Amino acid sequence: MGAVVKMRSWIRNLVLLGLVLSMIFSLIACAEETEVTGKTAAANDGQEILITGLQDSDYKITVGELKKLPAVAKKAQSTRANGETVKIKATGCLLEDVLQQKGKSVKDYSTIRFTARDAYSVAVPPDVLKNRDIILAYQIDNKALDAENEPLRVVIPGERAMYWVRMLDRIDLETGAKRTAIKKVVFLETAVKALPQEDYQYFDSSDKAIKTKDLVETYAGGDKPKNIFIKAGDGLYKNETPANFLGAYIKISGQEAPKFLAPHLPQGMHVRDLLFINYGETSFLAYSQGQKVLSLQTLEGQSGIALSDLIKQTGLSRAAKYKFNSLNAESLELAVNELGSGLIYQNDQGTLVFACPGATDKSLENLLSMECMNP
Ligand SMILES: Nc1nc2c(c(=O)[nH]1)N[C@H]1C(S)=C(S)[C@@H](COP(=O)(O)O)O[C@H]1N2
Ligand SMILES: [Mo]
Repeated sequence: MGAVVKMRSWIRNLVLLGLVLSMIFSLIACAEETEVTGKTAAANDGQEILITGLQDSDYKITVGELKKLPAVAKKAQSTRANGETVKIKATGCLLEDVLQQKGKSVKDYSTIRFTARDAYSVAVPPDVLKNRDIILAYQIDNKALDAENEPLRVVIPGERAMYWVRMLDRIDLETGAKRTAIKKVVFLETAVKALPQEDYQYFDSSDKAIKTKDLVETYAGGDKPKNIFIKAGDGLYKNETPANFLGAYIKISGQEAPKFLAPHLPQGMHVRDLLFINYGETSFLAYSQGQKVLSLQTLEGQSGIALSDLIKQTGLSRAAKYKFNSLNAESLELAVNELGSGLIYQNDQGTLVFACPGATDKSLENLLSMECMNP
């Protein structure tokens, strides 16, 4: 009996010891865990964001330094291009406070371009810079950023999620990114007829695409603009760098065509239903979208795009005379007062035609471009 009791208490002690040991181990494990997260946070704090255009030389700021600025927390909600909602609580500092440290303001710049580690990039236009808070968030929904977001996420409450750049890498502050006056409108549907067309695999569909480089080299002369402006039929308006733009394609058939895209550009940078692309002095206009969103008028039973709205939307300069050119190098010139009821339409073969009533034979098939004639 006695031996059994002794034996039992010996086992009990062993069990107790085991319990104590496992508690100690789990405590150590806990301590290690906190230490690990502590380390991650510190490593994150050391990550640098490059800012250009703030000082003469490039300026670098770490996440840790940003955390020392006054913190703001805001709930923000926005829709993705596909209609889904992005809803987050962003905690971080204001870009404005970062610039204020150097005596500058967000409002001093015409464009601020954010670029991410996955090559995503977006330029924030002046009206957004003037009216909105730009948060550099180091916490989302009260949690440290995950791998898809760190080291920072830009959040601009009230603006589309397109501007909410994850994995922020650099900030380029730009002044004077103004649109060049447009001297020529080139009609995309006609222009692509003379360009090499490639097969472009788009999900399950094999579509046709042209290279943006071919388009501008053929039709935009030697222009080397710093910003390329892109407008879509749904009103989206954005500005792209030459590097991003010139390495891309325009898909000219199939879904969402014309669509600006490239296999190496994140999908969020692709632009569907292109209305126009303003490249230096040339505006490339897609008739297919123009017909949906520009003012139409009717001439002798034909409905087409009214020239007045085309001029207004693309920003084509005022001129006393305009010249219309066809793909096969025919042309006709019209004084501005003759343009009034001029019309661009697509005939039964799908070919673009320019027609103007009055005088003699004022019509042109395979309309390629409309340009300003300066005295
Ligand atoms: N780094 C990076 N940030 C990005 C994108 C991206 O592809 N890469 N897509 C943008 C676009 S187009 C949208 S709509 C939102 C989507 O937000 P979500 O990624 O949190 O869903 O993120 C924006 N920020
Ligand atoms: Mo998007």
